[in-house]
Amino acid sequence: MARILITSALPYINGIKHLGNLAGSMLPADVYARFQRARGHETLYICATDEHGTPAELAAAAAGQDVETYCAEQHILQRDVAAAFGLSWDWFGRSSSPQNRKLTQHFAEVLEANGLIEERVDQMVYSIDDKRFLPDRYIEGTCPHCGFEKARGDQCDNCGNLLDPTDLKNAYSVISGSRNLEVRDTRHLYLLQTRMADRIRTWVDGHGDWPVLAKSIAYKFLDEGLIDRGITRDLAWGVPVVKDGAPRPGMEGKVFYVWFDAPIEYIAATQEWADAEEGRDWKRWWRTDAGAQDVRYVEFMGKDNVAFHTVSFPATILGSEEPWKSVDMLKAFNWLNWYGGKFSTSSKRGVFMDAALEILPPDFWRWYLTSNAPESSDTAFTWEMFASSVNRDLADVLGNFINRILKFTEGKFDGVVPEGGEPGPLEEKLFADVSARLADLAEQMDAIEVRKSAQALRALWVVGNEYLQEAAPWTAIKTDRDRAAVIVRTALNLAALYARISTPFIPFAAEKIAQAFSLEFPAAWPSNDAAVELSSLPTGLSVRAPEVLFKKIDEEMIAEWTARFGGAEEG
Ligand code: B3M
Ligand code: ZN
Repeated sequence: MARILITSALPYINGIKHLGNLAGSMLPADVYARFQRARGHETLYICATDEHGTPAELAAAAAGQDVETYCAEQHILQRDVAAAFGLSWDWFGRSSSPQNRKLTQHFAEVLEANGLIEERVDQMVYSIDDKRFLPDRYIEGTCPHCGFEKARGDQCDNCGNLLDPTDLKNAYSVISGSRNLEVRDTRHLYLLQTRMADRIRTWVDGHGDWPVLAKSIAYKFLDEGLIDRGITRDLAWGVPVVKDGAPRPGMEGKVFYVWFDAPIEYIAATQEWADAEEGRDWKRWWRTDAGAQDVRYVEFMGKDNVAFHTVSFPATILGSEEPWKSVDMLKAFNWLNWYGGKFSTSSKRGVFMDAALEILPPDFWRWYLTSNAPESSDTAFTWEMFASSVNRDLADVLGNFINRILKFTEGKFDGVVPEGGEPGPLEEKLFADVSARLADLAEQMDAIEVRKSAQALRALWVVGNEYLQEAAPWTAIKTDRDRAAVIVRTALNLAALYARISTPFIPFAAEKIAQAFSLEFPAAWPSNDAAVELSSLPTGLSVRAPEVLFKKIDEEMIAEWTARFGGAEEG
């Protein structure tokens, strides 16, 4: 059996993430991890907060906190809200960990030893009053194109033009407001990606099975030509640049660029996991000289992160010439949009993970975001689509089936799985149908086709309703108790099967269904043999209807949420 290593793109530390972030990396990774665990594969799902860089410094300053305190608090908030969503990562690390500091410095050292890093001198804006270099976002001024007075050093938010800080008129420091700025020389490390281009292309060529979205982005960057990339910054917060264990001469007070250390944290977070408990071994997941050649490594991320994972991080890994595991399957997602526009953390546009849970249980969101995953194209969130999707699929199809059969069992069979009778033609047809659909579901799950998996799951729920409708135990019970017993027993087995196969998508509801049958949770994934799987509940077992599994969303709720979060009117 393969061992499966899963990572989802590391959520940036500057605040609770919105539903778009959840839909495009963490949630599908969780669904996949839960599926693979249920299939009996040894699975390690790793994530972490991405804590370095200018936005973290800015967010901390805006919150009136020092950056370390800010990151520590935000990490806990993100960890807790993720747990409330049922994200089952085995470790949620921090890119500011000592493990990551050490490993990042290690990679820089071996890359330099291999001739892939060199020092270069750049010109950057220096603030005399702040006594520091200012990264692009720390400089504002008047846009040379449109005259907007608060254009940022990298871009004007008014006219959208990309800018260089030296383009700005009347530039000032965002930190102090000082206009006492000058351009100075500053020394930085460059990763010589131009020297790695052929190697990276060959490596990408070797992954013909990646989804189109991932491959097309990788080739776009390779075809445009890789550039040597500055991997250090004039910032205080980050992994310090060192040489032989001491601050690197001429680069004192500088740190590595956040995108250099962030992917390394996938490995470092696994070290954090291993350091947290005796007997855990990170090397068998990451070192191909220590067992990781047997690992299948799957990465999940939004499309804006693909270039970093198909070009930059591989340059680090391959350039090290050390036996590191690299990604086998890269699953990338498009955007989940908020009505016509984007979700936005900085302008607080859309629904964020904490607010989502204030209004509805996690499974509602999990189901909507997976069954409508932005897989082949961008998808737009609307309250109407959301409500119709969860009302129809969860309340009308799954919830209705579970409730109906369990209530009927309580009413007519004293709440026990009844004995008597033999399966007939209707059941034979059901077994054949369910077997085929279970095979389809497992195939789609294995292929990480998130939407198709959700459709296959829903199709299995529909089959149960159709069976119940056609077999009509409420009619049979009047004339033929044994026939009614066969139907009820079969339908109860279907319900128990649903608990098992629905767990990756809607673990909280699945657990309630499992409890109705006193089943272990989470349970192993079923075989594709429905005749066996649908005769597994012992007769005489007591069952009880759970409280309402999914409360329907009505017009009034939609109106209230639209007022609270905005929606159509902003479209
Ligand atoms: N933190 C995602 C972002 O903030 C970024 C992912 C890092 S994965 C190593 O857009
Ligand atoms: Zn402008």
